[in-house]
Amino acid sequence: MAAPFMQRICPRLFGQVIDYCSFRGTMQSKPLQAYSRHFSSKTLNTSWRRGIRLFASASAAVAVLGTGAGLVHHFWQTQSVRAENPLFDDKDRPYIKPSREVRVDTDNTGLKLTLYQYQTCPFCCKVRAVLDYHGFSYDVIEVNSITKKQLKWSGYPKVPVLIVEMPNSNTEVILRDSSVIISALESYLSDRSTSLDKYAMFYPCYTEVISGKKKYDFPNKYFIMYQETKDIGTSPKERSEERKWRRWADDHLVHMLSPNAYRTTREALQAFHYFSYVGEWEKNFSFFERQVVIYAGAFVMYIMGKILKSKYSLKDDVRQSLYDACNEWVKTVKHGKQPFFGGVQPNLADLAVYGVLNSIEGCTAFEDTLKNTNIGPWYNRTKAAIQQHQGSHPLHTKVAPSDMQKEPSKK
Ligand SMILES: N[C@@H](CCC(=O)N[C@@H](CS)C(=O)NCC(=O)O)C(=O)O
Repeated sequence: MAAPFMQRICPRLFGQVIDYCSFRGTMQSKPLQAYSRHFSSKTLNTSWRRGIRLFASASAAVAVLGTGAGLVHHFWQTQSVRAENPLFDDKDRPYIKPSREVRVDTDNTGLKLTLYQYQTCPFCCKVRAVLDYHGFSYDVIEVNSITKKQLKWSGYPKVPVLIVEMPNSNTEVILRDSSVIISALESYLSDRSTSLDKYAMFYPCYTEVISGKKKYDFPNKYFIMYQETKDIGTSPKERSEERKWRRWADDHLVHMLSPNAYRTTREALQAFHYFSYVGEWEKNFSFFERQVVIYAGAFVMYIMGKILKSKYSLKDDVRQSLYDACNEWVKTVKHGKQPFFGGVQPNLADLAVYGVLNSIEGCTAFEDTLKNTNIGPWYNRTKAAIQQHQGSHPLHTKVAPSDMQKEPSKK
């Protein structure tokens, strides 16, 4: 059964493998016969000789088959990279009543945005920071983190996912991955004469099955697609620095969160009670489910925190690693001698770092960080800029530095 199938995939290679397996041709080759003949003349009787020959043949067949199987596996792995289409028909997405509707009067994009999220996921917090900063109106669908039933239709297992419905169109755009969402929106805002579905095409999603697990890759995710004719207003170095720190937020800062938020069982439990409160879990879970998620979740994440601490080589005192990361960021912002890394206004790196830290705002780890580092003033400035939708304001109405010091209201 397998032979014709394999021959179709790689005829030359598997032709040889099958020849070996069926003991035709090379299996009866001379060196093997010579080897067995040498033994036979001195010590072995005929049946021993046959046995050894059979054993040697079987071992060779197993070795060849093993190599063949490895090659087939490798072949499928490298051939299974697929690009997924970001456009789909709106009929494919079931209607779910949003758990929250954010409305900003000044949003004139005409886009209908729906964010599938967990309220305290750092990647979702990053996306909300950008949406709010630019003053987009959007609906929020809180995904049940256990069943993920709200996301089943998408085939993508993670949050955030942003759906963009464009005016007068039955086609919807699905944007997966926080950095893709942010870059696609930013590209669109830089030049609205190109529609968002066109920008979405610049962020292909490649999937690949590795060790039975589907992996997702978005090679362009940190790049903003500027139209060549537009004056971008930033230098290539500034744009490269912005990408570097966005990546740092995703690949470094984010790994400080779990070991710190769930440092002790007590802190883990406190964190999960906070998540339940801000995530309004009472709307998504029954009382019993909520208790299970809080207690089981806290316990599992306490263990995960320890595993991640070792995986990402955090210091024994994990707080110190979090403080080091925050101090590194503050030093970088101060180096520019401006209120934000982006200058007088936050850029995407400011919003990314803010979003990641915002996800643990109600946790003891966050309180400790404010007390033991100088990140507070920058954090509060960024929060105020986001809450006031400063990204949507024309330049002359941008907030003066004195206004930036105001204490922002609760999350
Ligand atoms: N690179 C992705 C990471 C997203 C991610 O890992 N999200 C987590 C929640 S924080 C998730 O959905 N994990 C899968 C799960 O909960 O089963 C992004 O930036 O959006």
